[in-house]
Amino acid sequence: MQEIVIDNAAAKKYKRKVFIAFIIFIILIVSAVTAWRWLYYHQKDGGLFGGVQTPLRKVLSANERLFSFTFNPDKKVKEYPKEYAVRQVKVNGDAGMSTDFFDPAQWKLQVVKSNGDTLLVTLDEIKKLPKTDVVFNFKCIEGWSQITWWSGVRFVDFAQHYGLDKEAQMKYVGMKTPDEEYFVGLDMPSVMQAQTILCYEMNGKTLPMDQGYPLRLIIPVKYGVKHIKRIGTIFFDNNKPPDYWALRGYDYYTGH
Ligand SMILES: Nc1nc2c(c(=O)[nH]1)N[C@H]1C(S)=C(S)[C@@H](COP(=O)(O)O)O[C@H]1N2
Ligand SMILES: [Mo]
Repeated sequence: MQEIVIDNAAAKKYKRKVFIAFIIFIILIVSAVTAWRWLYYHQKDGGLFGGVQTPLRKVLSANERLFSFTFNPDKKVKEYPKEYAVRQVKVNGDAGMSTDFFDPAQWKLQVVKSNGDTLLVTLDEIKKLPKTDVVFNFKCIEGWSQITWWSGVRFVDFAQHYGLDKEAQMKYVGMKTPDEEYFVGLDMPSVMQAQTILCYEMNGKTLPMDQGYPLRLIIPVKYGVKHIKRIGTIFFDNNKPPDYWALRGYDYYTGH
């Protein structure tokens, strides 16, 4: 008969290891829950950037500093031949698109100058400025993208035509819909980039109502959220203008 030898010392050692592993496991669980609670119940940043806990906003802001630091205003977003542009352009987002505060016949773009004056610009006046086409891959943060064709006046050309030199030296541009329901804040280098246009045509035709008639922003260096449809007012500031999606916890910069 074979004798079973139990090595008592080894068994003890093994038990000890299991016990230590278990303790480490408990410590990790408790730390994870504590860290999560700390973050979850952390005060959300107020003011301009609501919607997200301050530690998370700090991460977003650090990203923003890095991205804006590495932003090259001379670098162009890839463009495509017009034939590549889709015919059926997705319609996404309708904040600020109601017609309650908007009469197409009365619409004029309001541009608030740094001296407090407001320029009123009609669509016909905008159409007289040099026209630029942009065919690029429009990306939404929801995960879809489409190659689309837009036309309008470059923001730089518009600013030059209306003598907005002082304004162009400010850090940010704010834009809002006529009813002020949708609004974006943009850094000046991105707005002055050569592919950013005040857009009044899509696929060579007048902008459809649900896509921002009479005038929207096309800013290829940014994600879709910043391409505000139906611009009512444009203003300039050295502080970050309010931004619809940043207020709901998203990244303010949203460049790509
Ligand atoms: N006024 C207004 N502009 C807006 C939005 C909105 O809700 N209201 N949504 C944005 C988002 S998230 C995207 S992806 C694009 C979509 O543009 P499209 O409807 O022409 O595809 O518009 C942007 N501009
Ligand atoms: Mo979007």
